[in-house]
Parts: sequence; structure tokens; C-alpha cells
Amino acid sequence: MELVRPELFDFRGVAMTNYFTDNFDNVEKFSAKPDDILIATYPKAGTTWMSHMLDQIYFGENPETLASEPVFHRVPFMEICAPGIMTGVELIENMTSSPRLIKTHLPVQLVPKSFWEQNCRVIYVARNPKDNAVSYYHFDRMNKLQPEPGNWESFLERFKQGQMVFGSWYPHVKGWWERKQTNPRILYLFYEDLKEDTDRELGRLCEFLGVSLSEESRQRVLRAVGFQSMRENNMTNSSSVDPRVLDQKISPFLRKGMVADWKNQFSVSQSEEFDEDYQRKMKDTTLTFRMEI
Ligand code: PPS
Repeated sequence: MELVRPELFDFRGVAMTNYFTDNFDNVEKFSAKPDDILIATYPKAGTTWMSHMLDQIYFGENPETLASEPVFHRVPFMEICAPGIMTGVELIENMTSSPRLIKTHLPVQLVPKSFWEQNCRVIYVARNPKDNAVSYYHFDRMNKLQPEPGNWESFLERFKQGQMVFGSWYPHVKGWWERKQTNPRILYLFYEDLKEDTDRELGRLCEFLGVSLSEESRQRVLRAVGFQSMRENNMTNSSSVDPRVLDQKISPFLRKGMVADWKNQFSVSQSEEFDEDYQRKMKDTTLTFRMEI
């Protein structure tokens, strides 16, 4: 398998690579079911965490299934179309479980219309942009299906300019935030809140889903979604992915799982310049983030 890091190009106003656009005709035509649950995020905002949490809520009583299938099969990535693997759409269409849990990184305007027509529930997870950028940088270093990251300084510039796969962080988080104001079927969660009090956020999630967990199940879910558990669990740590694709020796897929790790990566001047740019770009929204907790 010859892996070539892809180039970014403009796809309907959003920076993308062919691995997420080659199957877009089928993504657009995708037929959602009313009980499908969409997990939407900007890359590296806590998608795997939320995917595993939802999988645990719905299917966690059945440990056999959980032990045998990695989370990226249990919660397929809708728009992916990469060499040697089934497309996300094919994986979803082969699913027999109900509800189907589906992952996407698409900005709100590119989500297939059947999700809206079917009034599906959507969980959006957002993460503060400094930690999000750091996590994305280390991911692009280890993932050969992502564009060449370059050094941190140049990566951060590209992040600010929105030259990242799935486009700019800013319109992504703002677009979903605005849509949520008029669509009660969207639950908008923050990585920082999940980290601060996972139990509280699990409660909000269950309320939104109309699911009631026994005390025992709640404890089971909390144990399963802890960072260390997920890091040690071969079904969530991506250890089954070909190391020529995800090279975990460069950086582990579940890397640090922290809030404010950006302090170990940003220089003081990078942080100040980032904050200035952030203030400018976030002027037109009520959405706010915590850079530390
Ligand atoms: S992806 O590739 O876009 O699906 O990545 P995604 O899952 O969205 O984000 C990966 C980051 O989320 C962290 N993570 C967690 N943090 C805390 N607790 C748990 N359980 C957890 N699971 C995943 C993961 O470590 C990545 O963040 P960084 O900062 O790189 O460690």
C-alpha cells in the first residue's frame, strides 16, 4: 500500500482532502433514519470520547460486542473514503444496531439533508481552539492520510487561516452554535465541561437522549470513558489501525486528554497573537470557550 499524504483543496468553500470528498455524492444522498444519532465535531475535539460514551450508553450492557469491534466500526465516520477500507457510508448501511451512531466532521452546511428531514438528534462537541490546534498538530504528524503538518509554527498559522482538513475551526464551531439556537434536536457540548465533570455532562446527555441509566450502568459508563481506560482499550485506542497509516510511535492517538496542554506547545508570543486573532474572529457570536479549567 503506497500512502501519499494528500493536498488540501477548496471544496464548496471548505478546505478538504480527497479522502473526504471522493464519496461525497453518496454522502449527500445518504438516507438517515429518524433514530440515527449524529456525533458532529471539528477534528480532535473529543469525537472518539463522545462516540464511546454513546456506544456505552446504548450497547454497553453487551460486553461481547464491545470487546470485538473497534469504535471506528461501531460509530462509522460518514464521509471517509480511504484506500483499503470500506467507505463510511457503506459501513453505516451495513449496520444492524439501533440507534445507529454516526460520526461526522462536516461543517453544518455540508451535512446531508436527510438528517434534518428526519429530525435526527445531533451531539456537537466543541473544544477550545488552542488545545484543539495542538491535538490536531500531533495527529497530523502521526496520521499519513493527513496533509504534511510542517513545523508547529507554520501549522499554527495555517490553523488560524483555516487551511486545515474540514476548514477553519471558527465557522465550524460558530455554524453549529447558530444552528443549535433554532434546532432543539442539537445538543452542544464542550470538551472542557466533559473533562471538568464527566458525570454531570453524562447526565445532560442522557436527558437529551431520553435515556435513563441505572446507578450501576452510570458507573459502568463513567469507568469505560475515562481517559486511561480508553487508552488501554484496544477497541478505542486505534491500535488495530495499520501503523503505516497511524504511527503511534510518533504520537499516540489518545495523546494526553487534557485541558490547557496548549501551554506546553505555544510560545508566549504565539499565545498572545492567537488571543488577539481569536477576539477578532469571535466578536460576532455569543459562543465562548474556556482555555483552562
Ligand atoms: S478524531 O481523530 O478527530 O476523531 O479525534 P477526536 O477523538 O475528536 O479527538 C482526540 C482528542 O480527544 C482526546 N480524548 C480524550 N480526552 C479525555 N478523555 C477521554 N476519554 C478522551 N478520549 C479521547 C484525545 O486524547 C485527543 O486529545 P489530545 O489533546 O491530543 O490528547
